Amino acid sequence: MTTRAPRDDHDEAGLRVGPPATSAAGVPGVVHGLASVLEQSGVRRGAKALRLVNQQTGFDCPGCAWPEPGKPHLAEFCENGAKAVAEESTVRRVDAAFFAAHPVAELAERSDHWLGQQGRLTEPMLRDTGDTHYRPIGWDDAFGLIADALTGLAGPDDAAFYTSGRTSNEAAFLYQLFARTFGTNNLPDCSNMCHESSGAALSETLGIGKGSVSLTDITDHADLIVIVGQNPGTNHPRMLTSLEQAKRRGARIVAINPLPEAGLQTFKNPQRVRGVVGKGTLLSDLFLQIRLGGDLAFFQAVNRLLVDADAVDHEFVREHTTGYDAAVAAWRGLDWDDVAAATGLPRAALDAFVDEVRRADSVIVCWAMGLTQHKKAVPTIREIVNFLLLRGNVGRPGAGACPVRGHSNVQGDRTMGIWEKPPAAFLDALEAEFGIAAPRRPGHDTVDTIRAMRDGKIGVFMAMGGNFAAATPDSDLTAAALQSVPLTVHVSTKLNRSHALAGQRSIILPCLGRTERDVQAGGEQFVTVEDSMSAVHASRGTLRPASDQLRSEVAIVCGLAERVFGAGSAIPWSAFAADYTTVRSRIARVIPGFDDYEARIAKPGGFVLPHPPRDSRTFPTASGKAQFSVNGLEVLRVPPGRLLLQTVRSHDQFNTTIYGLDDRYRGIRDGRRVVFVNPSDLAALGVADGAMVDLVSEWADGDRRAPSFRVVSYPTAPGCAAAYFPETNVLVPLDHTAEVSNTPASKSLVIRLEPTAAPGPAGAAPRRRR
Ligand SMILES: Nc1nc2c(c(=O)[nH]1)N[C@H]1C(S)=C(S)[C@@H](COP(=O)(O)OP(=O)(O)OC[C@H]3O[C@@H](n4cnc5c(=O)[nH]c(N)nc54)[C@H](O)[C@@H]3O)O[C@H]1N2
Ligand SMILES: Nc1nc2c(c(=O)[nH]1)N[C@H]1C(S)=C(S)[C@@H](COP(=O)(O)OP(=O)(O)OC[C@H]3O[C@@H](n4cnc5c(=O)[nH]c(N)nc54)[C@H](O)[C@@H]3O)O[C@H]1N2
Ligand SMILES: [Mo]
Repeated sequence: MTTRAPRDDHDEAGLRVGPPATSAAGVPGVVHGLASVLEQSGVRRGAKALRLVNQQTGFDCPGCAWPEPGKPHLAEFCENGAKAVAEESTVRRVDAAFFAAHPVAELAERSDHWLGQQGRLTEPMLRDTGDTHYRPIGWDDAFGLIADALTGLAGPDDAAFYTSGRTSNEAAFLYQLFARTFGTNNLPDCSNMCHESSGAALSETLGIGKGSVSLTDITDHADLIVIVGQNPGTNHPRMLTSLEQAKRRGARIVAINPLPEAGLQTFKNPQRVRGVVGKGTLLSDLFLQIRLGGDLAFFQAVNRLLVDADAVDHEFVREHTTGYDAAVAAWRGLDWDDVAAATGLPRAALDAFVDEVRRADSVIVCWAMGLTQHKKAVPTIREIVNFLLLRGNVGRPGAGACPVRGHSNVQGDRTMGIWEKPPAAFLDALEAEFGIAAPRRPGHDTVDTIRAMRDGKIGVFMAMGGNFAAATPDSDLTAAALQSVPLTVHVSTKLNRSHALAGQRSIILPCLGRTERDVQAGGEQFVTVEDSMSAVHASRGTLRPASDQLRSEVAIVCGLAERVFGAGSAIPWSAFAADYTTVRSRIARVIPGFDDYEARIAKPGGFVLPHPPRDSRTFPTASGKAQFSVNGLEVLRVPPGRLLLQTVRSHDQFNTTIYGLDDRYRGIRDGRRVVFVNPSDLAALGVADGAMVDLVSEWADGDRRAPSFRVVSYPTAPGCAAAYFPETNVLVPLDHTAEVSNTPASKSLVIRLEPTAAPGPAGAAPRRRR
């Protein structure tokens, strides 16, 4: 169906492949991180930024959402946090002269890496209908143009307001208030592509869609930590420090993953002398190389074996849960051939895992995208809850569910009401506080927003951060959909693909980043964020802003709101922008758990939001009990000659931000168009290691093609291939989503490998070097 040629500056001639690493971090980790900070931000600015990251007086690392320890090391950052800081504190600039020199059509041909490397956006820009270039526009004119477009829509649901997970609590709260005052719940966010499946499964079964453990449960209490579908060595490197602490006091760790990820094997702690010179800590006691999508069958089998062995906490089950008998009946009907086919694991592996579980008084299960981005993601996570409930592993020290979030404030954004399906109680509170009539119709999530754009139903699309065009599935379809929208507005720190594949008219509003000082009429401001373990704390930028024309996200929402709702608005938008304490006092009145917000946020480390299952074993579900569930098993059967493909992150990217072209732990240098395939599959398919292939995904409506990938023979689970996103998003059909959560199922694509056609005269044209 659709194809997209490699872009001309995506020169992969230098691609080198070596053996994968067996340990993570250590000296190379920090050296790599520092090199990128110092190169991009200059020595003094870079050093200052790094000194303040995740310190109690500094800013929250713009990288991942792993919590800070109570007393951070002087250097509580990691290699990839350093890259995130460098990316933001760069001294390079994308200004009016840049846009005058580069037509949008040219930018659309550039790689994500090249776009990101150009630097920080400096002033508002407009590309009007039919224009070839962006040109500067003043803030007032930009707000006026957007306000006119919004008020000219046939109805409020013709607008959609996307959020990426870096947005602060204050900005997120005001942004959703703006959307709901305008009259729509169309608040899609990156969470829809991320942990939506976790939220859905946990709310149903435990009554709250957030993880139930704190950092000390991991470091100080858990006997067994199970890490499923997560690659912490790359995506949550500070988690390795916590795991190392757990190991040192005798905790056991099991990793369940189709890939033998370096960070799950040995960890060399760069912040500890022994890590610098010694051999590092062996992290995993057991590694189960599962097939893609095999986790539902795995946990059903484990649950069945625990019940057979009567290794069940009957008192907990009786007192706190419901649905046990039905679940047991379902497990008794499990077909062991299905389990073997789905997991690819021998029975001995299951038994070894069950032994670990039975020896452990307290168990934590951590997971990320390896579970959430599958068709059966929600049933899989419900089954993990079953597993925890069986042995009472919820609501006591060292036990619980730990969905490890991605973006540094993605969890906080949801708490603030960035949600297309807001609970009625939240809307009631918003109405009572602000005297608005909040819309009650559910809004569009990310996938439905793309469908609505495609169907011509979105007149204005606004994005608070993120890179909608590159992060979403079905790249060609989505690009066409986005480009058909009459007006798109991107609030961004850096240039990205969404600015090149924007609407008929496109506005870019440049904003302050986390690292930068935020001075408003009421003086210097700070913002607040919530980490993966429900801890809320302050984040205060300290660097000089990249340009004096930047505005904060809060100021941008308030400035636009004033233009849309007029000076007579009952909501004091300009007071909110002048002094963020006035925003926090409203949050405290609307959202449970934020009482006394200002005082508690002033304490070092902030405060932890209530979580009834964790705090008191109370379960705010419909039944008032924790819910066992029955989850039908469906084995992913792949037609002969096909592979299952997962789309993953390299070590040198943050989602669509490509820091560099290496994936050190997997042995890849200077290139991203690679596909990892098990050697036995290569033999069976008759494809040579190093061959050039097109990846062709198969779906009901036809094929999708991503051309020119180099095959890398790799010890991934048989039948299961891997390649990087966003290059492979073109392969993900828009309708291939998880049940219930509607999250794109980008970790299980049925593909075939086709030899890449030899370049004809056109393809042989010399390609520009990076
Ligand atoms: N440096 C850096 N940090 C990041 C990010 C980044 O891009 N770069 N992104 C941030 C964001 S938004 C997020 S959501 C997180 C993502 O963090 P991760 O979820 O760790 O990211 P992925 O690269 O998608 O890795 C998925 C992992 O799950 C495994 N997996 C895939 N399918 C299955 C399966 O069916 N079963 C099992 N058991 N395992 C499977 C893969 O082999 C891989 O190890 O990281 C956050 N932190
Ligand atoms: N195939 C495939 N697709 C995926 C995934 C996958 O595993 N496989 N993962 C999914 C996941 S987990 C996620 S979370 C999404 C991510 O989707 P998004 O959150 O939309 O994408 P990002 O790449 O994180 O967004 C990067 C952009 O954010 C902007 N930015 C950075 N910092 C700030 C800031 O402080 N303020 C503002 N306003 N803008 C800022 C910059 O302009 C930068 O270019 O991608 C999803 N897409
Ligand atoms: Mo994410």
